[in-house]
Parts: sequence; structure tokens; C-alpha cells
Amino acid sequence: MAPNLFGSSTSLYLETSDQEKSATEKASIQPKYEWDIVWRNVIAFVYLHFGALYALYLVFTTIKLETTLWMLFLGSIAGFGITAGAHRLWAHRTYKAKWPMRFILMIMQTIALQNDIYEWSRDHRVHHKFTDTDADPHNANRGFFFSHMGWLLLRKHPDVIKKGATVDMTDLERDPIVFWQRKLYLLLVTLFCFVLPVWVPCYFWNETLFNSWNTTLLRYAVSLNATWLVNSAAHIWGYKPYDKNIGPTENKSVAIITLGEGWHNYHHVFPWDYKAAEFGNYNMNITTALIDFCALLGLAYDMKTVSVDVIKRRAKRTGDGTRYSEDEDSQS
Ligand code: ST9
Ligand code: ZN
Ligand code: ZN
Repeated sequence: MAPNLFGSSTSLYLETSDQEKSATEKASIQPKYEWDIVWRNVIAFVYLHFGALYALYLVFTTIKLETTLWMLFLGSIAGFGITAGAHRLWAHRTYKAKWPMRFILMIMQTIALQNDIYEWSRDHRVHHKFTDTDADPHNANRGFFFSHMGWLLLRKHPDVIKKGATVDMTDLERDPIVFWQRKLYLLLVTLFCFVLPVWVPCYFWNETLFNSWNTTLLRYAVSLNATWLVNSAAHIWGYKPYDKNIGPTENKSVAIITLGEGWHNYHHVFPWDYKAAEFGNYNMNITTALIDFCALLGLAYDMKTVSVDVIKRRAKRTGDGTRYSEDEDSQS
């Protein structure tokens, strides 16, 4: 039997419904999930990760300091393109942004190469609507590896496409910046994720093409794995103060790594909050600081939040008791 990389356990992979078993009483066990492996993606991700590991070695040997700093700068702005842009602005509409901010966020999101804004947001809305079911593109019940990167190596489960069609995307269809990014995505990604990032170090501080290319692989691999941790680690490990009946968790390490996106139990309960967390403490939620700063400049506005009262009531009703427990309330 093939190793179960895409299921949480052998039993899940082999799971058949009781009805099927008793009806046929056959010894043969049907796999629950069919793997239609996309080899192009497997090869690309294997190359990416080996290249990134080699680049890590180069960072400590021949890569120039300026190139490493350039990689960190690009990684951060790509990260904000995902957090403040694709996630909090476009997928959830937690705030509004004037067109210059939307344009800059679109370029930043393009540097991240995580699919165009429309596709990213569609998968993410479907993830929120059908969390941890077969219709969730990165269903965490299929195990860490599947929800982390395995889902990008297989054709989607038919439920994702069938039930995904029920998610309203008309707001993004009306946004010309989203529309044009989708139309020109291949060109934009080639330019902003690869050509410019590799060219700048070679031109401005005489970095070698080889080193510059490998640094780009490292930046991309790190930012992908950081993002994927929200779908994997923050659906497995951590407290559930707001709803103990769902998979997503509060995960501080993931929050720090992902610029503030690890407060995932809160985020799944209150997805419209622009902070994507109960608290706006900037040190563990730097994306909130960025949106607040843009609001000061008049670029971001209409930020949505949730009142403490609503949060408390929900936490008491469905939380795991790690915040706003009945005891805590009776003491106060
Ligand atoms: C990547 C995305 O890595 C990561 C997203 C992570 C999200 C995390 C969220 C957490 C919060 C934010 C945290 C940020 C932290 C940042 C920190 C940074 C420091 N609904 O997809 P196709 C239909 S991408 C409705 O081809 P296949 C639709 O009609 C990495 N319908 O399915 C579609 O056609 P069209 C780079 C849907 O053939 C058609 O089906 N990119 C939905 O099964 C076909 O869709 C890659 O590696 C839906 N949800 O292929 C590429 N989905 O689009 C990966 C589909 O024309 N992608 N339909 O409308 C692929 O190669 C393929 O999509 C596939 C599936 C092989 C995975
Ligand atoms: Zn979300
Ligand atoms: Zn989630």
C-alpha cells in the first residue's frame, strides 16, 4: 500500500462507510480519497525545497549581506500582500481600501505567488464555509501534510468544486484590480516574483545570478511554508477559547511567523474582524499595525471589529474555558 501522506491516519485513508461494509460484506476496502497526483506540482515543490535548502547554505557562505536583506524585505512585503491584501481585504472584506492601496497590495500579493487574488480568495472563502470537510480545499482532517502542502499536489476533491460554486464571488468580479491581475497573472508573477527580485541584486551590488536565483527560491519556500502553517499547525495545536467545537486554534508561534494570522480560533468565529484576532497587540499582529497605519494615511477605512461583550458571550457559550470562563466571571 502507498504511504499515507495525504491522510491523517491509515484508518482514515481506508475508511469506508458502515453502510457499504455491511451491505456488501466484502473484504475489499475502498479508499475514501482518490489521489489524482499532479506531477508538475510535485516536481516543482521538490525542486523548490531542495533549492531553498541549498540557498540556506549559501546564505552563510557566498551570498552577499545585501542580497539576504533584499530577500527579507521582499519576503515581508509579499507576506503583507497575503495577510493585509488577499486575506483581510479581499477574502474577508474586513476593511475597505482606496485604489492606490489596493494596487500596491495587489503587486505585493503577486510577489508571494500564491495564486491570483480571485483564486486565493475563492479557496479561502470555501475553506471558511466548509471548514475541515471534504469541501474544504485543505481539509485538516486529512492530516498535517495534506493541509500544509499536500492539497496543492492533488486534483481537488469534487466537493470543493461542487460546494465551492455556492460561494459568492461577485464583489471580486467587480474589482478591476483583481480582474486585471487575474488576466495578466502569468506575466505579473514572472516579473514581480522572479525577474525583478533576481535582477536587482545582480545589477545593484554585483551578486551572481546563481546566488540571486537561489535566494529567490529560499524566500519563496519560507513564505509558502509560513502561510501553510495557518492551514496545518493552526488547525491542530493550540487553545480554542472562542469555540471548542471547531478545528482552528489559537497558535502564538504561527501568529509570530505569519505577521499575525495565527489567532485562528478567533478568526474562524469572527472572520469579519480586521485584526483577525481579539487583541490588536502589534508585536504579535504586525498586519494590524500596517492596516492601522494605512488608516492614518487615509488609505484604509471602515475597519470592522467585534465588541468585547459579543466576544465574551460567545467564549462563555462555546469556548474551552481558557478565556472568559464562568469562574473568571464570578470572581470579577
Ligand atoms: C498557495 C496558496 O500556496 C496558499 C493559500 C493558503 C491560505 C492560508 C490562509 C490563512 C490565512 C492567511 C495567512 C497568511 C500568512 C502569510 C505569512 C507570510 C510570511 N470554489 O484549482 P483547479 C473550480 S498557492 C469554486 O485548477 P484542480 C473552478 O471552476 C502556491 N470552484 O482544480 C476552477 O476553474 P477556474 C502556488 C472551484 O484541477 C476549476 O474548478 N500555486 C474552486 O483540481 C479548476 O480549479 C500552486 O502551487 C473553489 N474553491 O487542480 C498552484 N476550486 O479557476 C496550485 C476550483 O478557471 N494549484 N474550482 O474558475 C494547482 O496546481 C491546482 O489548483 C491543483 C488543483 C492541482 C491544486
Ligand atoms: Zn480567513
Ligand atoms: Zn482555517
